[in-house]
Amino acid sequence: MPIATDDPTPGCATRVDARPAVLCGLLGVAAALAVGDLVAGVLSPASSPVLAVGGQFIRLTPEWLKALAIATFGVYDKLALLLGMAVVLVLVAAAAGLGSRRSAAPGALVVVLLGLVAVASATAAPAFSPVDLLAPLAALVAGLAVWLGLHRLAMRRAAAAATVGGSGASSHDGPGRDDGGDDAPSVTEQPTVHRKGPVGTLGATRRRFLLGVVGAAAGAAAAAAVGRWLAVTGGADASRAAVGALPDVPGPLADLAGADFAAQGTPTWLTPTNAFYRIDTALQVPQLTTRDYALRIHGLVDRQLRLSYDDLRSRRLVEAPITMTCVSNEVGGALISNAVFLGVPLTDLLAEVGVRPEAQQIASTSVDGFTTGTPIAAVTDGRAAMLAVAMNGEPLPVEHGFPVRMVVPGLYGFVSGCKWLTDMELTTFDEFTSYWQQRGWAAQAPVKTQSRIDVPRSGGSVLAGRTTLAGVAWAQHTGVARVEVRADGGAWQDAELARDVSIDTWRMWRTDVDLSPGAHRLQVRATDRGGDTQVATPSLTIPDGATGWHTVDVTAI
Ligand SMILES: Nc1nc2c(c(=O)[nH]1)N[C@H]1C(S)=C(S)[C@@H](COP(=O)(O)O)O[C@H]1N2
Ligand SMILES: [Mo]
Repeated sequence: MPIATDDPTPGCATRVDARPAVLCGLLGVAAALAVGDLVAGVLSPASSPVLAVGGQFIRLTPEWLKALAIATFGVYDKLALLLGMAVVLVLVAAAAGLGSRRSAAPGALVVVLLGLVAVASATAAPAFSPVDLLAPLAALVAGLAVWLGLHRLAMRRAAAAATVGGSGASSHDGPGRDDGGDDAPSVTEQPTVHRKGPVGTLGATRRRFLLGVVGAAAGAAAAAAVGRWLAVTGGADASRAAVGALPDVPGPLADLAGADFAAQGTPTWLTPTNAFYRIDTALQVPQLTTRDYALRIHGLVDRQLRLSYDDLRSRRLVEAPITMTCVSNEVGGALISNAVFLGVPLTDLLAEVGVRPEAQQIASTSVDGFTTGTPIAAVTDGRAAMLAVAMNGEPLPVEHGFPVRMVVPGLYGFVSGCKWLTDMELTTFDEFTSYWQQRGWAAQAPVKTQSRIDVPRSGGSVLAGRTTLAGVAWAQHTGVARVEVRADGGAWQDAELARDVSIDTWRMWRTDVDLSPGAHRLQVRATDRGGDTQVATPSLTIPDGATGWHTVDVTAI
């Protein structure tokens, strides 16, 4: 039997070609992920290996990387993470295949290690329950089975090819040689067609390998599709659609005329729900139904309370416009939106359970394990803190926390806006450290007074002469008293403010400035009703929100 010149090991001549080896690796990993998704889809969507590992990655991400990801990808940070994981997995799978051309062992080890990473990630998830182990374990077993099965077929094919190797059907890689798409007829057309036996065997082993590849690919695709479908039809959309008419509560919003300068380029005063910014750690939106929903309020209280969705809905509901802001919003950033929320006043519920005097904060937990810590003092000073069930006249969108979330005007979302809220524990600051606090962010985080220039855009050009500046300012729960702009470090000039609808919302402004031809630097600053002007010194978003004046460079032509 001819031994390949680049293969000095007699007796180990069987070597899977590079392409089938890579295919085995890719399909082994694909089958693992698909079966993991399928089992997760049936049992517990969050236990999908990809989501579990991605979730663990997010939890372990250092602050600088998280900031970089948000700065680079914005609200597409999760998509970027999933794409990054896909690239890494493809590379690992291909390398596992290439490293296993003589023996299935290295690839098997890689599959087992990946499986163990998924098991460990699932275990580390904050909302872990033992059933969450089944998806990664099923993935491990399926991945291993497909890998070993395909690798065996590939070895047989390689062995058969080696047998007819002298006839030109060698198993070596080389330019122009097609390892993947070949089939029996092309082999029989070769000059060595008289060597029926081995060539026939080669054809059969190739067919079997091909069948295995197609079968594994089809099976993985089907399992993945069913798993995805199960995960996204977890019932939340249907449950949301089934929420009946929302009560018509008297609100302050009969007339919003004059509340914005949208015609001049500011956002509309109310943010359309589909444009409302979204920030959370959930790689896959948690699927809760109103039927399964339960909220526990406990801890430092006189009476524990367990509420169903209907229990909540049957309580007194209030409506309030609230501008929500993310602490990760850079000066001039877009992580701020305004909506009308409908919900149960938090103070009603706190009165119902009877808060003990030693309680300092509300530890809220989402169904996915995410937590916030909300200072009690901030929610009992009369502001419209609530457990919201609706936003802009519709049940909360699933990605904004359906069926119930907390909203507190004047506090950044990470200390107040717990979505998919299922547990509230009255506790002390010492006893409880929230998700982001564990990662270096503050325990107390009132929204800082800020302002933003929306028109003109930085880097843009404007016509020289009189030009319009417009934007928004916010000082939640204090109210914006004044907005000033200046050009090129000159004198501050007052901007015109839009109608004041509520101190808990942002306020639009506009003004005209005279700009001579050339480069100009425009700045804005807001002053709240307490007389405090927003801090000039730039600071990072961590630990409790960015400061500094939004500055926009434009060219007047
Ligand atoms: N369950 C859950 N709730 C969460 C978060 C999260 O990651 N998970 N992020 C918080 C943060 S940081 C912000 S700014 C707000 C954003 O709410 P939105 O996505 O509805 O705009 O949700 C808060 N509530
Ligand atoms: Mo946030």
